[in-house]
Parts: sequence; C-alpha cells; structure tokens
Amino acid sequence: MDLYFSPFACSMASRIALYEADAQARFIEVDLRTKRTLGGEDFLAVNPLGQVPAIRTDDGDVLTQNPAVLQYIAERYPAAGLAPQGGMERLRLQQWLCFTGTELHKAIFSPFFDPSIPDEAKSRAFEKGNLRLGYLNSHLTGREFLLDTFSVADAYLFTVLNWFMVTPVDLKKWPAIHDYYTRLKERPSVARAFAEEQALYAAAQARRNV
Ligand SMILES: N[C@@H](CCC(=O)N[C@@H](CS)C(=O)NCC(=O)O)C(=O)O
Repeated sequence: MDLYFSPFACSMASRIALYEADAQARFIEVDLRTKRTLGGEDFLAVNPLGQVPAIRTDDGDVLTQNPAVLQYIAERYPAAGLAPQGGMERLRLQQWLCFTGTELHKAIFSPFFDPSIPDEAKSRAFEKGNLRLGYLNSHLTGREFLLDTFSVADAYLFTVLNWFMVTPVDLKKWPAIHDYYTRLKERPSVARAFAEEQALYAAAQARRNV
C-alpha cells in the first residue's frame, strides 16, 4: 500500500492508523504547493483534487477522503480493532469521522492554512467553532476515546487538534479536549507518527527557505 501524505497534514491520521496496525506501507511525500511528490511524480494524476491523504492499495485502487481511507485501513487490518465491525457502533464511528472532517477540520482549521483568507474571517471561524468544541469537550469528559476503545476517529481527531499549535487559540479552554490530546500524544503509534512528521515538516520548511 502507498500512502500519499504531507507532514502534519490530515494524512498523519492514516500514518497513525498504519502504525497501530503494525502495517507495512510506502509513504510518499507530496509538496502540496507544487502538487508533486518529492520524487517528482505529478500528484494531480493520483488525486485530481491535489489533496492528501490518498492511498494506492496493493491492487492498484486509489482511494481518497479521510473517512474512506481510514476505514479502508481499519478493514484491511481487522486484528488492530480500529473500527467497530457494524451496527450502531460503526455508525458512531462514521459520525465522529464526519464531525471531525466537516465541523472541525474544514470549518475551523482550514481557513488558518489559507493565506488569502483575512484574519477577521479566521477569527470568525473560531468563534463559530466554540459550539463544536464545547460539544466535543462534553463528549470527551470522563471518556478516554471517542468510542469505547481507540479507533481511526481518534487518529483523525488527534491530527486535527494538533493544528491548535499554529493558531492563537489555547486548547486549555476545553479541559477534556486538552487532556485527551495530551494523553493521545503519549500513545506509542501517535508519538512515533508525531516525531517522524515533525522531522519531515522541519525538512520541508528548510527546503522552502533555500
Ligand atoms: N475532504 C478531504 C480533505 C483533505 C484535505 O483538506 N487535505 C489537505 C491537507 S490537511 C490538503 O491536501 N490541502 C491541499 C489542497 O487542498 O490543495 C479529506 O477528507 O481527505
């Protein structure tokens, strides 16, 4: 399996899931500005939207969109227990994947990564985010994970919460979210993915500044 990723982007969730499953994969870094891999491959030929994550399965199928990619990894490595098999719990997993993707990732954080969006609009996105973050904080109060055990939804949520680092917002305002983030950061799969992507991110920044 190939995972197309960019350091500290939402594709880190898939790296975490792969490490949880102790799975072998080829990690192919994409420069999201040029839409080329570091090896020079045209990434738009892989995903015409130019977005990570994208995976190419061992059968050659390309799959995009975090919820689909993450559930593919969970299905491919069932022994890792990264997703409930079915029923209401599986729907709950999808609920949290969609919440993270739409209500947090796109609604609150994406504006911060777009230099063309004025600061006022960024602040407004965060103000609107208070309701979502309050809801998440209530859900996480007294819970270790989004579901009863660690799932791919936690991998995605951690990855998105990590972007608080580059915003002016203090995560401590939501104590249960802050504790969840701090706890997950210690989890071996997460700590490994974080350390590796931190080094890759620094290298990407250095290349940009040459
Ligand atoms: N809906 C997509 C969103 C993916 C996405 O926004 N990826 C970002 C990185 S976190 C990206 O590739 N941005 C570059 C771009 O949109 O051109 C998904 O769930 O996979």
